[in-house]
Amino acid sequence: MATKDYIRERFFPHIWCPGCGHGIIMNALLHAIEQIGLKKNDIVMVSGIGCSSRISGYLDFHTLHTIHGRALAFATGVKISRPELTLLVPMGDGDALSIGGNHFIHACRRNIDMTAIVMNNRVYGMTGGQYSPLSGYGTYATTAPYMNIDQDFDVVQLATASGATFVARSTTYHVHEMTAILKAAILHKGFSVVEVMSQCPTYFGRKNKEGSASDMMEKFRARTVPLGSKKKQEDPTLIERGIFVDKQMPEYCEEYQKIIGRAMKDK
Ligand SMILES: Cc1ncc(C[n+]2csc(CCOP(=O)(O)OP(=O)(O)O)c2C)c(N)n1
Ligand code: SF4
Ligand SMILES: [Mg+2]
Repeated sequence: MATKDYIRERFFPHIWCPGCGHGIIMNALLHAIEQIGLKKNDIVMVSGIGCSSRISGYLDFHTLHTIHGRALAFATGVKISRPELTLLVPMGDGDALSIGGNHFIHACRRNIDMTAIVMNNRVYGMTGGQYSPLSGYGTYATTAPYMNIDQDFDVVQLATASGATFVARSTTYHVHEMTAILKAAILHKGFSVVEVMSQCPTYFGRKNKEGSASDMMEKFRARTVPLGSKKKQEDPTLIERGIFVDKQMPEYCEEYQKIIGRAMKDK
């Protein structure tokens, strides 16, 4: 199957602004799915609300466009009833870690087999540029015109500490790396978290004087390094990319089946 076969052309043109990073993530994801050879009917994509979450409208899988911050809860329900399906859960940074933060940490802890993609543009894009838990100290937003003083979460550290069994980070500049990471995340048995640093030139870029979309992507190139690079020791402010966690733990649906088996025996 070619990547274009996974697209719902009837919903195009898409709503994303010119230069938005979310389309790059969608493209990389489709290449990962094509390389694995998944059929449309094998996949359920569940999203919340946000510019990022619109992705579920554009792709011709089984799709659920649900409630802001609740994508992982809906996805858990789908997976537990149809464990043979591949669950993909794209989320915005606000969606995943602000209103959805509680669902996020508990999904990590449970190790249910699905792939959570945090499309991190460090802002609430859809609602007009409010700061998010990933904006970070010193940034500007429509709700922080004199500077944001909230510290940000590190998605990789949060997911790792919460028990996710696959944790990775990439950026919209590093498309081939992102595709390979998404492929590994989908193939991983357990809860996978992939943070993709994405650009919102319309709000984060404008408010923080980051220039054009390509300037923002150039910053992803210059300010990130592969995991384990010596450059990180010289400049600790650089952000590491790559696969941070890849381990096997009991998977939730399989464990749940065992419990059903035990209960049936008792009867
Ligand atoms: C329960 C609920 N609260 C708030 C909103 C309003 N809302 C819609 S999208 C959004 C934030 C979007 O930001 P993010 O999740 O980072 O996605 P982005 O648009 O940046 O891709 C908010 C607050 C909503 N739709 N539902
Ligand atoms: S507002 Fe930002 S996140 Fe939303 S489509 Fe435009 S560039 Fe993308
Ligand atoms: Mg966002």
